Amino acid sequence: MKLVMAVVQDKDSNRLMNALVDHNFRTTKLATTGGFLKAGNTTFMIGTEDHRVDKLLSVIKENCQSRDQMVAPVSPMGGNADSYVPYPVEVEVGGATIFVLPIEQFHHF
Ligand code: 2BA
Ligand code: 2BA
Repeated sequence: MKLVMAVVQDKDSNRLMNALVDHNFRTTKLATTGGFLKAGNTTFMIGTEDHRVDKLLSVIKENCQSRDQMVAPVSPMGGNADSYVPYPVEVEVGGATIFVLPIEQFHHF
């Protein structure tokens, strides 16, 4: 069994959630925050059998798209001057960042 953790954009989360349920994947959705943009994103925790991981990856890929996003300059006032970006920059936020972890034990009481 594997635990798949997928960080996706909030805009894709409903669509992905519906697709996961349609394909019979059990999932838990967490509201998370990206360290770089300091904006909300969504992390899905999906425990599944090893032989279904490839299918799961394709479902995620089909339902999540990458988008360009502008990072506005943020005043360092009262914040950390080390992270100050003086001009807007564009970053490409990926469709999904995915980690596949082995599960040592699975319990369901
Ligand atoms: P939910 O996904 O909202 O599921 C609530 C309950 O609905 C489940 O209880 C189960 O009894 C039923 N259920 C869910 N998916 C089903 C399906 N495809 N067919 C028939 N019945 C289904 P639990 O199994 O005790 O799960 C409670 C919560 O634990 C789940 O909430 C989910 O958030 C999490 N969870 C369970 N299995 C998971 C897994 N393999 N990976 C990630 N999260 C899991
Ligand atoms: P954020 O950390 O808010 O990052 C959003 C996007 O900003 C990233 O998209 C990337 O294009 C850019 N970015 C992030 N760190 C950067 C840096 N140090 N320099 C330049 N550009 C940078 P993605 O790579 O697609 O990541 C989307 C989200 O996935 C991230 O949001 C973070 O929440 C998560 N993530 C990505 N890689 C991760 C990792 N290795 N571990 C944990 N979470 C990760």
